[in-house]
Amino acid sequence: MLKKTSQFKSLLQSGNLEFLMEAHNGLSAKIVEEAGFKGIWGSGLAISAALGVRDNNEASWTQVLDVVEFMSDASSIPIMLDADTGYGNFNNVRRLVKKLEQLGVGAVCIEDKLFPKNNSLLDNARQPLEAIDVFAGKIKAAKDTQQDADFCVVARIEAFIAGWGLGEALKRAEAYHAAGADALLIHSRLSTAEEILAFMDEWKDTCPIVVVPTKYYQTPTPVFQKAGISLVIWANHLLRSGIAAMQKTAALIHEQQSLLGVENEISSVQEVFRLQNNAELKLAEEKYLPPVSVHPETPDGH
Ligand code: SPV
Ligand code: MG
Repeated sequence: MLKKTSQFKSLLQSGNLEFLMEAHNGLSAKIVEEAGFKGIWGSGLAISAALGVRDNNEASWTQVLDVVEFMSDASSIPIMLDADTGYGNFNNVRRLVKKLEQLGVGAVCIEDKLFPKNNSLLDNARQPLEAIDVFAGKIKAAKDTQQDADFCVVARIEAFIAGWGLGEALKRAEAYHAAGADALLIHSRLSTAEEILAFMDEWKDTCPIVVVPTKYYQTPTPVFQKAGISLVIWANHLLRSGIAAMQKTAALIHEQQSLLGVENEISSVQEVFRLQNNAELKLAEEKYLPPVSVHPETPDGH
């Protein structure tokens, strides 16, 4: 099996439209892989929400990496971590890249906002942008730090989110591309793909482009393919489906004071065990533990 970094790089450069699906813990990472996706988006929004905090760098970067380690261990497809602004300056980015490579993460995405960031989809949030040369320095530092040649660094442009328009987005795209970014993520919070398509018209195929159509979800997927986009991220849909399912189940059990109404609507305990790969432990026990005695175990274990 290819290294996760190489898997991600070939996904980015496949020439087809490819997809990443959000995950926010080990379990959801496994579910993404089983569904057939070739890569995982380690969403900052989803990870922070699952931890019960806001998407404002309230979870520290090492707390995020603790989650990512479980995600990476639970799956064999690459993760692209949404690392917000890189959690500091170029030096924090260097340390981040070093740790991500140790965890077997395939790629990192950093955005050109200021720490602590606001989520890009928040209404009326302040979205100050990092100076172009400072952010380009972070990209260069990330590329200079990586040990594995296939580790990918994706530069995320927030010019549209911050209301600066196409000219600024293109200026930033050129600078980040020149700094060595393997791909650019161009984000928009409009309900149509208008800003993204205008950007693609100018950028053409200078380097791979990644998009996140959470707000312009009504755009038919072939439109992205036709525009020359490389990677689409479905950014938060397991988190949101999980929330809806958990709210429904909690409300029903609370109301009925019984499990009868939900038992057939939810995953079985057997399915939980399957996802945890209990079958493997059973086999390992047969291999490594002495045969089970017919007598109950004595306190000293014999
Ligand atoms: C995330 O999933 O955390 C993202 C995408 O960064 S967005 O929420 O649209 O900013
Ligand atoms: Mg994010």
